[in-house]
Amino acid sequence: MSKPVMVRIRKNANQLSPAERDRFTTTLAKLNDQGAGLFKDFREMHRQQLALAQAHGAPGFLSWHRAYLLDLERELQRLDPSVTLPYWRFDQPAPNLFTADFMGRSGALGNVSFSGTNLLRQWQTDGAAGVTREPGFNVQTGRANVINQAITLLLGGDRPNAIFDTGTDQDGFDEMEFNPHGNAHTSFTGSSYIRSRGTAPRDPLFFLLHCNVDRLWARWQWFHNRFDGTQPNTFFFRGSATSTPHTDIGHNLLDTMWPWNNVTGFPRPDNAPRTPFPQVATATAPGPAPTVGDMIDYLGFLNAQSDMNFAYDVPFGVAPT
Ligand SMILES: [Cu+2]
Repeated sequence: MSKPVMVRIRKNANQLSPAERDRFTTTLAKLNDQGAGLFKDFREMHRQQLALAQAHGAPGFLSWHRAYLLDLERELQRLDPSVTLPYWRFDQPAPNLFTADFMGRSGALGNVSFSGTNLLRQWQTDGAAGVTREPGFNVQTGRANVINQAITLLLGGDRPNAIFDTGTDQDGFDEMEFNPHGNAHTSFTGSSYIRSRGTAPRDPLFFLLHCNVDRLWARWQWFHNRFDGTQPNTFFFRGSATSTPHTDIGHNLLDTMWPWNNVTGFPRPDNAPRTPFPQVATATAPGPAPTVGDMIDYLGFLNAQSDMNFAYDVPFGVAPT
């Protein structure tokens, strides 16, 4: 018996073909539609303090951002089914990414310029044209100021390998929210959009940065076999009668996540820009109101129904490097 599948593969942005690169930039530009398009909801979800609290500084960080990226990717695929989110491997030089044909070239004062064939040249957000981005590293030869992938994959080794620790210290895989994730953001200086959480989604590069954060989690999951959310070593805060709940709503395994759950009002924001989670013909997961735990078994290893129809290009069947 066999079943036809088309898994959408997310690739290293630095290695995309010109055609793949152009399809991605064109589709993202269309989704933004010079600031008037549906993309503005994705900025809104990552702007105000209450929205940011739903997604950061607590155990749901990785699950929330996995859902956020997949939501965006599905919207892009509605416009062009061949597009997937590329990832910026920020611990390696990516000279092909910081070009006028792709994410743009930073000039004086962080003004980013695009080539005449790159539709991102029309980029506008919140009434402002263009992107402000000042790399604090040499984009030709250097890399972001982050710990490398091999070190990242060993984070949380003493818990052992719990996705999030018991709350008394920072020694689980959750450390990665700070380094490499936070360090990748702060590898840009001055008034770079991507440096601050509230403005980061105004820079298209933000989504490539987060795609790599998600890829690192995926690789860590594979390396340590962490696909079963009911195991404390995969996710500590169960939020059930038999385990310690995390005090922040939206950060327990069984909590549904804003905005897809359409639950509003303090401590959640007053509106839910994206609800329900988009459903597609190629995958049954996640459902319209994903929980933190729903995002963990994204390849359907434990339950075929959990397959979300995305994967990363790097073969995970070898020792991490
Ligand atoms: Cu974020």
